[in-house]
Amino acid sequence: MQLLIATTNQGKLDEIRIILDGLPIEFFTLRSFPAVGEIEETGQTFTENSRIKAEHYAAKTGMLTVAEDSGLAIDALDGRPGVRSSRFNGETYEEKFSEIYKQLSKCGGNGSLAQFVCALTLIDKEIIFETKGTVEGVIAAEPRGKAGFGYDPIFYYPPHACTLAELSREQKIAISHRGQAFRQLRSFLATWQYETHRR
Ligand code: ITT
Repeated sequence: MQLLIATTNQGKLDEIRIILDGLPIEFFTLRSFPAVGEIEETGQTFTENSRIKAEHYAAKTGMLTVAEDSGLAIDALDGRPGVRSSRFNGETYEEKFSEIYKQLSKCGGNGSLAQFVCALTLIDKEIIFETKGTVEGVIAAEPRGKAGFGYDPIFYYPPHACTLAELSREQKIAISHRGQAFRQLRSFLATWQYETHRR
């Protein structure tokens, strides 16, 4: 079995590879398909965007394809940056963080609860599996840590008393939104492959 992991985000890809490691599957990335461009993420929800990406890359490559849409939803900001996490205010994460702290101060929301969400879609000719993972934390008083990517430095995870950027990759995926969603995919693929080959 061959599977395309359709993401342009290296941080996601590094984590997904570890979670799916050991399955008897040959993994492909978008590097094998340099002519296939990105698609605009016009959905209002993580699931809608995940479907848009999976459908696009599966149609363009003809491969069994998994795509995911993820992001940070902050309670005091009514769920922002949400599906706009990668496009939110500014080029750098320093700029994104300072805008978040500015907006939180303005609305009295410092230390707000927040969730990281990851919706994934697996498509062959049609959607064959979808799921979602969520991890809850609070927005840290200030960015901390150098590991991970994206918003990890401002996401404080109370059970470990540190931000996700202060965890190793393995510790992060053991509790993260992406870890939850892709472990479910892993179980699905193992069973599905077995059933498919038995027929
Ligand atoms: P693809 O669409 O190609 O997968 P992308 O980076 O554009 O790559 P999204 O549209 O799903 O992906 O945006 C997700 C953004 O949410 C990501 O760029 C980060 O800013 C943030 N994000 C998602 N998961 C995260 C995580 O585990 N840690 C930190 N930030 C995360």
